[in-house]
Amino acid sequence: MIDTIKNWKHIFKLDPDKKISDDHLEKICFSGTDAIIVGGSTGITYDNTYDLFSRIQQYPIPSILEISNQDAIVIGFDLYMIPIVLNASDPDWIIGNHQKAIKKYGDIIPWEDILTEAYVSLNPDATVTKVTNASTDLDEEDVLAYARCAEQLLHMPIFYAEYSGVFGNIEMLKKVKRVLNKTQFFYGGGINTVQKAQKAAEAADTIIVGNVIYQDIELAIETVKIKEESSK
Ligand code: 1GP
Repeated sequence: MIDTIKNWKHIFKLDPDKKISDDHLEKICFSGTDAIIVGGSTGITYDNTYDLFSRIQQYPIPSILEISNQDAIVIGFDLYMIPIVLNASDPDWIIGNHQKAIKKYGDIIPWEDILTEAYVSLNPDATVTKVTNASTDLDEEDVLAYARCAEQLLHMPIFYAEYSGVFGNIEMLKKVKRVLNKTQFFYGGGINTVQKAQKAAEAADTIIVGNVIYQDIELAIETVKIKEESSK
């Protein structure tokens, strides 16, 4: 499964709780991005997730559901990503919710379509930080240690540095990249120009672009240009 995502450089993340017009959705799906993640931190329901899924399904683009609510799991996505929030203070977001979901659905889960993400939430003001009660008082060595935990202890396929809403510390992210060999490095947060996309893409294997889709669709589409740079 990891082979599927290993060449992905750019992903758009769409939030089922936010409105997107058909025209903008078409632009996103034909932008040249590698995939679309459907996910968010609050207001995620089965109905809004299904609605977005069925609209994305019209386009030839891989779709992934990032699961944050076991009541909003829609069947039919190409892949399912399950965040394990390493710096969460609430154990439900490390393994508690996961155990409860598996207790309920364990016999019918298509395990081959599932990838886990080792998440570290780094923006103290982000909703995901508040929801998971994540500890963001971390220095560079703390973050590098989480990355090593993800790869060396937990053998997780993805390490996701999540700055949702603000642009991250790129020099630190470059150091994170150096300690990851097998685990794919995702970065998301505050990418709202092609320049920021380029900087983030110099550090991470895969960049995730979210909010700017809802603020300025043209700037969002421009961030896909980093794929041309990386293929040179
Ligand atoms: C959010 O990492 C993504 O989960 C993208 O962040 O919304 O700040 O682009 P932004």
